[in-house]
Amino acid sequence: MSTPTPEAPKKTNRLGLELQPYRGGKTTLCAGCGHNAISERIIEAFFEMGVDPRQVIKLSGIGCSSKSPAYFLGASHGFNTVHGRMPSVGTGALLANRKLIAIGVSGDGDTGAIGIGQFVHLMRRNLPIIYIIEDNGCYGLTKGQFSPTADLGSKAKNGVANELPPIDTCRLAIELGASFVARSFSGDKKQLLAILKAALAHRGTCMIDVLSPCVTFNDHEGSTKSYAYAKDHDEVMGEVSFVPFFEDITVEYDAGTTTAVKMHDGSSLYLKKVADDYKPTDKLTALRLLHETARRGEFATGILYIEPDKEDFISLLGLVDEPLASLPVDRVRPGKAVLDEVMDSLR
Ligand SMILES: Cc1ncc(C[n+]2csc(CCOP(=O)(O)OP(=O)(O)O)c2C)c(N)n1
Ligand code: SF4
Ligand SMILES: [Mg+2]
Repeated sequence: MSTPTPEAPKKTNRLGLELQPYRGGKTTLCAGCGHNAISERIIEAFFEMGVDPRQVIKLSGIGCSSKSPAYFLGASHGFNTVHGRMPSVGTGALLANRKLIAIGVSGDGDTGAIGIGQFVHLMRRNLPIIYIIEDNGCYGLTKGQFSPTADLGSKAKNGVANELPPIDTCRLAIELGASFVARSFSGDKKQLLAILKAALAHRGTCMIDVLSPCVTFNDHEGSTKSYAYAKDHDEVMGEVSFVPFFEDITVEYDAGTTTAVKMHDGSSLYLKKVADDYKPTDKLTALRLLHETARRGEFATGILYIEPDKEDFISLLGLVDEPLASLPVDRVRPGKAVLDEVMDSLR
C-alpha cells in the first residue's frame, strides 16, 4: 500500500491569511467576460498586499460590472447601491469610518451616463477610494446598447455605428483632480495586478479604467472595445513595477529608461521604459498623451498620472482620528454647554 503524499502547506500572506477569505461567490457573469478577469486580479492584489479583508468595503452601482464585488473579497463589507450612486454612498461610508479601505466597481454606463454627476464630484474631492470602471463600451446588463465611452463610429452587433463622441474617463479624472489615474486591459494580467497594488499603496482617489470586453454584446468586428481591437491598439506605457514598503528589495533599473515615484506610504513605483519626457506627475504630459493616442485610435495603458502627496478628502475635513461610527454619544452630541460656548465664540 502506498503512503499518501502529504498535502503541500497552503500559501499565506503577511497577515497569515490564506487566499480563501479574499475569494467571493461563484461568478454568474458570461464565461469569458472581461469583468471576471478583473475580479481575479483584485483577489490577487489584496491577498499579496496583505490587506485585511475585514477592513475593506466593496461598493458598486448597477450593471454586470457592478455585480462583480459579489465574486471577490467574501469576508469584506459590501454595498451594492442604486445605479450611478456609488460615489455618494462611498463618501458617506468613509466619513463614518475613515479606517475602511474602499474599493468601488462601476461600469462605463454606471459611471459615464446616469452616474456622471456623482463621478465628477468624487474625482474633485480626492476621496480615498479605488474606483474601477469595467469599461466595455456598452450596457452589458441591458443587452448591449452603446454607452458614453463607446467610440465614434464603433459598430454595434447589428452593424449600427455609434454617432456620438466618447467620454474619456481618464482625461476627465485627471482634469478634475483625481490623484492616481490609470488605464489597463482585463487581458493584461501583469500590468493590471501591478496597478492595483500601487493603488492600494496610494491615499486618495485611484481612478482605474479597465477595458473589459463584453463577449456577448460587444466583441465583434467593428467594435473598438473587443478583445481583438484592444490587443492591437494597446499603447503600453512601459512596464509598471511596484515594490511595497514591506518588501525591502532593491530593484535593478536603468535610470535612463525608468521613472521612479515614491508613494505616500513609502512604497516605490517604477515605470520602466516610458518615453524620456513622460512625467507621470505632470498633468499636461498625461493629458497630451491621452489626446494623441486617442487621435490615432489607440489607448495608452499604465499609470498615466499620479500625485502621491495630494491631500485627501478625509484629511481636508479635519475629522477626528476615531471612526465617527464608534464615537461615544457625548462626543457626537456635545450638549448645550459646548454649543453655547461655540455660539459665544462667534459673537
Ligand atoms: C435608475 C436605473 N436606470 C436604468 C437602469 C437599467 N440599467 C441597468 S444596468 C444599466 C447599464 C449598465 O451598464 P454598465 O454600467 O456599463 O455595466 P455593464 O453591464 O456593461 O458591466 C442600465 C441602464 C437601472 N437599473 N436603474
Ligand atoms: S453580458 Fe457582457 S458584460 Fe454582461 S456578463 Fe455577459 S459578457 Fe459580461
Ligand atoms: Mg458597460
